[in-house]
Amino acid sequence: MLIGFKLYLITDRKLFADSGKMFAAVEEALKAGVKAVQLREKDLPTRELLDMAYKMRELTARHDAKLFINDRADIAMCVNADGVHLGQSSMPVYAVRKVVGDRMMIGVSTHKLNEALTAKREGADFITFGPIYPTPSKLKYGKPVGVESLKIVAEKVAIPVFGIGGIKPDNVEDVVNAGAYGVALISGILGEHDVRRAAENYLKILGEKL
Ligand code: TZP
Repeated sequence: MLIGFKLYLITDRKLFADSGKMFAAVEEALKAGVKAVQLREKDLPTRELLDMAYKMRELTARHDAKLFINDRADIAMCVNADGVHLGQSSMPVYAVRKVVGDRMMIGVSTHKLNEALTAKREGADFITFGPIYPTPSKLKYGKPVGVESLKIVAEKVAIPVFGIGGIKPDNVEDVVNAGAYGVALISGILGEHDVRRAAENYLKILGEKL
């Protein structure tokens, strides 16, 4: 399957004073040319998450960008998202595939080679692998795995791999040189004062923008 994006923007509303400000920042990134957004608000009650997912669907569709919903295939289907992004304690890929068929892309967060191989075997379209570098909330995401293990995963897993965790403009090239198809990030874009400019810069480095 053609993935169609090399920059995968992930949300975290806690970086903002309120969710309205997060939507405004995501819109700036979309204006810069970002083509894929993952709504990742794990601790929201279902109704609030659904409401946010509908809004994010409207916003991403307006900018011709794909929307992925973290963990929740039901919400992804409800809002007509392009895909669902699964964690290691989410429903496994094969089970979600039974529900969504080929209508949706499935991405999986992985931190080890065996998780990456399992995701591929079960039918994932792509994976994120990391954290490659230390991230702002290091404890939450575990110890950085480094570019060397990214290289091994990219070699052995025959689906696109997005490097994640501590991605900044000055390390994108190393991540891509290690075999990553693209990069996934939160704070490198949403934590920046000028979100639009930050997003444009990553797109330029990845060759997604002239
Ligand atoms: N999974 C591994 S690291 C990470 C996730 C969701 C966080 C990435 O955040 P940042 O700010 O891009 O380092």
